[in-house]
Amino acid sequence: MSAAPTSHPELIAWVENAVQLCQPAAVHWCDGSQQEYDALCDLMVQSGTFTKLDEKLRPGCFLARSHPSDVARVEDRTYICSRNKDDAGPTNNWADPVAMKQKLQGLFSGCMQGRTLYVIPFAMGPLNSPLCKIGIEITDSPYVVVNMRIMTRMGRAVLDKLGADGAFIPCMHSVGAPLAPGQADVPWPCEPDVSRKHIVHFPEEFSIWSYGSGYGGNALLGKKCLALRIASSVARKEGWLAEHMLILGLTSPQGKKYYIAAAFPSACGKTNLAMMQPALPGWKLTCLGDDIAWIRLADDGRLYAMNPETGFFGVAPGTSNKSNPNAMASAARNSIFTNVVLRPEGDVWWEDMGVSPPEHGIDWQGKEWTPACDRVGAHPNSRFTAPAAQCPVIDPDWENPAGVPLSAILFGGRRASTIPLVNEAFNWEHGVFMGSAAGSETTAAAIGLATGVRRDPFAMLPFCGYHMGDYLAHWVALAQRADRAKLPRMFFVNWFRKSADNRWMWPGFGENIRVLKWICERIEGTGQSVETPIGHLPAPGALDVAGLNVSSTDLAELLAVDIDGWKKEAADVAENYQKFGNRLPAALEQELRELGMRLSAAT
Ligand code: SAT
Ligand code: MN
Repeated sequence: MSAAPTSHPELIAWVENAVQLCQPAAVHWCDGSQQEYDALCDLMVQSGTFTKLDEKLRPGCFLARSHPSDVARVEDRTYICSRNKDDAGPTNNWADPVAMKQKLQGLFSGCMQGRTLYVIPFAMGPLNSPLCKIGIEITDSPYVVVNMRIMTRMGRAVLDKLGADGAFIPCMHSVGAPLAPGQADVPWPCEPDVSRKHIVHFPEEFSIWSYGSGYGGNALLGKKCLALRIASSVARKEGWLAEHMLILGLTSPQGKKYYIAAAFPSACGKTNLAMMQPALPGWKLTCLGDDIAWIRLADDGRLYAMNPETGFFGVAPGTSNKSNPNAMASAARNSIFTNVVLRPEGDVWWEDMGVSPPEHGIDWQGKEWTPACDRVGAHPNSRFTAPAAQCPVIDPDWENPAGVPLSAILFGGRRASTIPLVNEAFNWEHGVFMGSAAGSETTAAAIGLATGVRRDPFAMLPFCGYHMGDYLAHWVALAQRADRAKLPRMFFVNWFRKSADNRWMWPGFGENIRVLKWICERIEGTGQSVETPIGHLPAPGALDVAGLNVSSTDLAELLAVDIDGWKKEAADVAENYQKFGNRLPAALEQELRELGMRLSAAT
């Protein structure tokens, strides 16, 4: 075992225990240096995990292909292990913590044979932020190490900050593929038997154990496991919020700056909105984060948001110079691509990248691929891992330890019908109701989800570390501690409306600035609205559509309240609420009741 570069007795003991349990061939404490990163990338090129991309076309970039069983989060293999089953709530898989620990001991026993155990010290949030949390991930995957170096603040400085007695969140990870002596490795080791994969959280002792997957949120444990599931439990206890939200800055032509956070489910365009290029002149958008926001109530009575990550783990298909030029620029160098097409010249390609496909390429499964093939080249959940600092519109305050003050919070999802383009909540409680009622057509970001609309309150359904009813109550209660006048305004947006003949009705992307502009005008008190049974919608003419190619009939439909559709919506929300039982806050029951009454009165 390499000497531990720390004097932290608890950390040393924890790592020694892990070594005994997992029986790795070697131990490597990560220092987070560029040399270490380069050496691990070289190692993975030699082992076949990585393909180095062309140095001129994609400098410092690599391609990885995962195992077909390991392409996205596995929600039905993800567990919350609280002592009391009720505390995990009806939307999480619960398992008894004692029984689960026993099971994990069995799974992890000898699981790193023939491999190196890496110790990754990482911080979520700037090290000098009041919200910063330190994790230590143990993994047998060098792919995880290099991705964690992009996605988190990783290495020596974290151990320094930890000192001899600082608190850390232990995160155990193994791909679950021990090597017998002499056994050849494979490019993407993992446990192919999905029933043996386990992504396990102990929200009462704040620890994480992940076995069998090397992909994304299953394996980069700082992200969904720590920064959302564990952090949401910590945040509830400590009085803050850990949310599945992007953070953006928007400067108006008058030079006034607004910070906005927005919650959308996975693969619903958070990365696109977070770094969008406004189509209206004079507006400037800057990006602070594309996936996670940690939000606290500051002494001045305002909510401040901070991005705990340092990179983007974005969906590749659909990302183009048209849809998201800033994401394309972020991933132009020093990035990792997983499960996309390899071009013969050593660059990458994916569906809807906005450039011609190669005549011949290698698809995400490592097979010969041509555009005439009847299968996609890139997996729908293929990803780029890119450093946030490379984003051309990264906000100067993205690493501000205090975070930035929020003026608005947006909720959304993919909804083909009923939900209008934009709708403002009447007040905080109504806004929390809107967030609780969020739903989306399912995407490829998780394996095995039924198609159709699924209710995904605050886009946190797969990421809340405790009872979702308690989570909603935590949001409601925040207003009691805050200055209501200073709380962010809340809006529901929907870029994904489809017409009867299956066309997108709203152009989306850079044109979404028109909706953000109205939101800023609402904040200023100048934006005109009509009060409807579901909230404040833009008054006729209030949305700036100058030069926009949307027919007036489409626009009217985008901004109409479909009373019958909303009655069904309310009934579906009511049904979803039932599972929260008596943990559903009374304020939300009341909001639902009042919505029902307003809808009835409208007919
Ligand atoms: O959880 S991942 O990080 O793999 C991506 C997502 O589902 O948002
Ligand atoms: Mn996400």
